[in-house]
Amino acid sequence: MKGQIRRSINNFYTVFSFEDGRTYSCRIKGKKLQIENYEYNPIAVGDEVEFSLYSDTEGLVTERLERRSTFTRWNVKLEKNQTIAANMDQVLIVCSAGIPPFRPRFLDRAIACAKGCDIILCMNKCDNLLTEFEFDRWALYHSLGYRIIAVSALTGENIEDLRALLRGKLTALVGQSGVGKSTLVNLLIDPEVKQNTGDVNEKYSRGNHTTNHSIYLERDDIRLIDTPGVREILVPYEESEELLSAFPEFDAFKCHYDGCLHLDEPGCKVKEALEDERIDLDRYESYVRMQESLRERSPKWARTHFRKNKQ
Ligand SMILES: Nc1nc2c(ncn2[C@@H]2O[C@H](COP(=O)(O)OP(=O)(O)OP(=O)(O)O)[C@@H](O)[C@H]2O)c(=O)[nH]1
Ligand SMILES: [Mg+2]
Ligand SMILES: [Zn+2]
Repeated sequence: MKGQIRRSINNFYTVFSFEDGRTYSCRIKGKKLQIENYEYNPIAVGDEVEFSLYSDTEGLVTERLERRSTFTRWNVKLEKNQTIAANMDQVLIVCSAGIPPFRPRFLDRAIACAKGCDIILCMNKCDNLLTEFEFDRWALYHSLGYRIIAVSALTGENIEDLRALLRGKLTALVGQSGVGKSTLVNLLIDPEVKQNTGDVNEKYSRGNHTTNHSIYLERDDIRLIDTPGVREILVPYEESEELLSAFPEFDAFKCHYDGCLHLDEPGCKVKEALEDERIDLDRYESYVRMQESLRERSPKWARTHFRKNKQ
């Protein structure tokens, strides 16, 4: 049967069957779903899979179907790419005014972690006044062509506008722990079983990882994937060129070399544009840091990858 992963906890998956509309509890069938060496998890919420039943309620996932989109980060501890959600039409990257503090570079990296889907940047907790710093960066994202929205899950401000952006689409909510993803999910779709929401740790001004696994929830024509917040987000291991898609402001410049990465190449027009501030310096530095982090990736991974290519 064909179905979609609706929830994953440890190695148990809730699979919705496209064929009979029921959900089944599944595990992965051993060898057959062997994954690429550098992937941490073979299937994520949103993945479409082939599965077979061995009882009325239980089955085995035998194959992952091709993904249309992914949100993937680099898991430092495991030194592997970890896909957090798949096959969504868009990601809602949530950040917050107030606590936890707004971190634009976190947002830049989150943008780079999304592949094959639209991106919406959402500033929650707008019942707190935006600082000038938050406001300016927000204006910058807007000028770069990103879709942005500022809401408050607490007061309901702009929630109807947000709803309008979500209708008819599958949207994954991602972002730092404590920014209010689950609060938004509860408000937007009023699920029968409310997602837990948690306080922000006062000492560290950050969330406490209230949501511990991804889950798919829907009501009417709004379909969401709530994901666990992370303290840190790092771009997945991939080709350095792929990072360029997260920096549309570089596109306008024709550098001397085709495929210029705008790092140390001679005749780089992007670097020239930095000098007279046609490109925002902090965004550029954010880009350089991401490129460096790709370069510094563990040799352990490189070894595994090398073996894989040789086979
Ligand atoms: N002031 C204010 N607080 C909010 C708003 N939305 C959520 N919060 C609070 O922020 C805290 C964290 O909310 P959660 O929804 O648990 O955050 P989360 O992003 O799901 O966190 P993780 O599950 O850890 O990733 C809770 O105490 C919420 O009540 C808002 O719009 N304004
Ligand atoms: Mg949550
Ligand atoms: Zn260049």
